[in-house]
Formats: sequence, C-alpha cells, structure tokens
Amino acid sequence: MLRLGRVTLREIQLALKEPFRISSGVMPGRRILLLELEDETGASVWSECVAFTRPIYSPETVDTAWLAIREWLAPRLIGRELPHPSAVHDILERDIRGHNMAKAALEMGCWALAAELERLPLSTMLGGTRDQVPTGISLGIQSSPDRLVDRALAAVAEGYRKIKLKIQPGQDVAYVHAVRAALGPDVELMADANAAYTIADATHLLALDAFDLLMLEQPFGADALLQLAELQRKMSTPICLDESIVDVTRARDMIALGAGRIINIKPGRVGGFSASIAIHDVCRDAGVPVWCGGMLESGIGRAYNVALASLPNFSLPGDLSPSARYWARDIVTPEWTMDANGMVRVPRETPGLGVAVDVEMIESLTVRAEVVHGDTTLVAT
Ligand code: OSB
Ligand code: MG
Repeated sequence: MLRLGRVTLREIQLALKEPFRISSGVMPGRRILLLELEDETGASVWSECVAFTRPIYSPETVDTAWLAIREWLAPRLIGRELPHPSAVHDILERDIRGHNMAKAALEMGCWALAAELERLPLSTMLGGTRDQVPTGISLGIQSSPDRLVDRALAAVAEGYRKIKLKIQPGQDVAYVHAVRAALGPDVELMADANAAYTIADATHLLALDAFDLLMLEQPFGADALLQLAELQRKMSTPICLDESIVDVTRARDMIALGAGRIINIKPGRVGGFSASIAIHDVCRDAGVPVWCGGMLESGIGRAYNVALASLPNFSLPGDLSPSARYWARDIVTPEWTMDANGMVRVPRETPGLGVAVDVEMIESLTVRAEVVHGDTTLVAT
C-alpha cells in the first residue's frame, strides 16, 4: 500500500560535457525536471522526467510536463490509496491523453517508493534478473566522418559493447562506412536517424545494408508504421523503433505490420514501468529483442533505466553510458560507472534506487521549485 502526501517539482540545469547533436536539433546541456515524491510517513524518493527543453524528440517539453504534473497528474495521485505501483499507470491514463513523460516521472517514482518501503532493490521490484547490464554509447552527429571515427575508436577502447551513430540526410552513408571500415567487422554498430527520412529516401537508405548494422533506429516519423514496414520488407538491416512506440498497442502494431524487428524501450516515452514491462513481455513472446534507450538522463533517471534493463528480454546493450560520459559531476553518489567490458552493475543489494541523491548539489542547481499537496498548490521558491 502506498499513499503520496506531496510531490515537489524542481528544475535543475546541468551542462553536458559537450553538446549532443541529433537530426532534429542540438542540446548544449539539459534542463532537467526532477520530482521528489513523499508518502504520508515522510519516506521519499527522487525521480526524473526525461522531457527535453524543446519538442525535438516528442511533443513534450520540460514546461509541458511541469504543467501536466502540477495541474492534473500529481493531484490525481496525492492522498489516494495505491494498492501497488502497477495500479498507477491506469489511474494516470484515465481521461488524460498523452503526456507520457510527465506520467512516467510519477509512475516510476511510485515504483521506487514502494521498493524503498519494502526494502527491495528497484530491479527486484520490477522482476529484473541481471546483476550487470551491457552498455553502448550513442555518438552525436559530428562535423566530419574522421571526427566520428575518432569518437567511435575511443568508445570501443573504453569497452562499450555497442556503438550507435546518429545520422541525418547528408551525414549518413559515408559516416557509417568510415566507422565500419575503422572498427572492423566484429564491433556491434548501429545508426539512429531520429525520424529524419521519409519513404522517398528508401533507395538511399538501402545502402546501409552494406555495413552489417545491428539495426537502423527510427528512420521515419513516429506515425509512419506502414512506410516503415515497406522499408523493412526491402531492407536486410533490422529496423528498431524508438519514437513510434508510445505504448504496448504500438508495439503490437509494429510486430503485426512488420514495421520493425527490435524495440528501444525508454520508460519515459511509454508512460513508465508498467507499460515498459508490458512491451517487454509482448516482445519476449514474439521473439523481438528489446534494449533500454536513454534520454541523456542524470544519475537519477539512469538508476531507473539500469533497473529496467536488468529484465531478461533486454538482450541487447542499452544506451546506458556511465555518468562521466555526460557530466563533469553527476547528482548521485556513487556515480554510474562501466567496467572495461562495457558492463554497468545493477545495484541489487541496496533498497530503492541503489545510489544516494546529492541533495545539496541539486539545491545549488535548482532554478525553480514548486510543491503540490493534494488539491492546493504552493509556490516554494
Ligand atoms: O533517439 O535515443 C535517441 C538523445 C537525445 C534524443 C534522442 C535520443 C538520444 C540518444 C541518447 O540516443 C542516448 C543516451 O542517453 O546516451
Ligand atoms: Mg533513438
């Protein structure tokens, strides 16, 4: 049993070590919406909303998520008896469309709070079975193939188990070719277009079949399932869907239509852990591998992703790079690290998130905060 007493929203700003460029925009750093969920006994956990500043990946932003959590989502949960965190998804879905990242920040926080209260690691609470998870790196678009090759070689030397290259029209085939030539045939390599192409580019994209890619992620727009299926019929490289998969229904549609053969599960994108587990299970039953994607999370969001990636059908390396790949200093201790074999340890001995949140650092980075208590909202700072 769980009952939230209040939810505190906070926005922090955290500079990335270097800007991250994808086909739809560049991120110099992150504005990050963090939540602190407290129950009526005073137990509390932190969670992270993965929405970006601008709607370059999905329609949500930090500001829309803030509004949705304050106005509709947190008030619906506070004071309500929650028999189990698995009940939260349906409660938040009822008559509130979309806002999956906002919903997920609350829903996943409820799972972590339940884990804390039961003194269980979050991984165990979710049905995770692995003690360590294989990790890949997602390399942003670089100014030349040579620069990308340098990054990819360095990443392989560090131990990453999968190298993902962001691509866009004009910076695709030649870049992938250069990296494959430099890394040799044995490195797991993939490309992610973040919806930058259309079916008119099908012939061009077929050139990627020459590079033995593990997968091509989201070549077309989120809603282009029929066109994705058409490309997949022509292409030997497996298509992986990211932006398209916003719930378990879309996952079933992908499988039924043949619009892809792999799913990148980001719990924020699908509304949290219950939906992530449902997608994981549907994919397992259909023989479709899944892996855990990333949204340049702080160490708090990373704790949630690592716990999810410990489930058995997360059979491919995730975008779960260690803290030092993103930040000069992370907001958790210990920071997330990776060993020389590209593995991140799943905290399975400590209850809850398995990392301590550096509240002092968060306070020093906070640009706004607001507390939601049931039906009244108070401005804190
Ligand atoms: O499509 O997976 C994506 C970053 C920003 C927006 C979209 C994506 C990404 C990544 C980053 O690939 C993965 C990470 O968190 O390291
Ligand atoms: Mg992606």
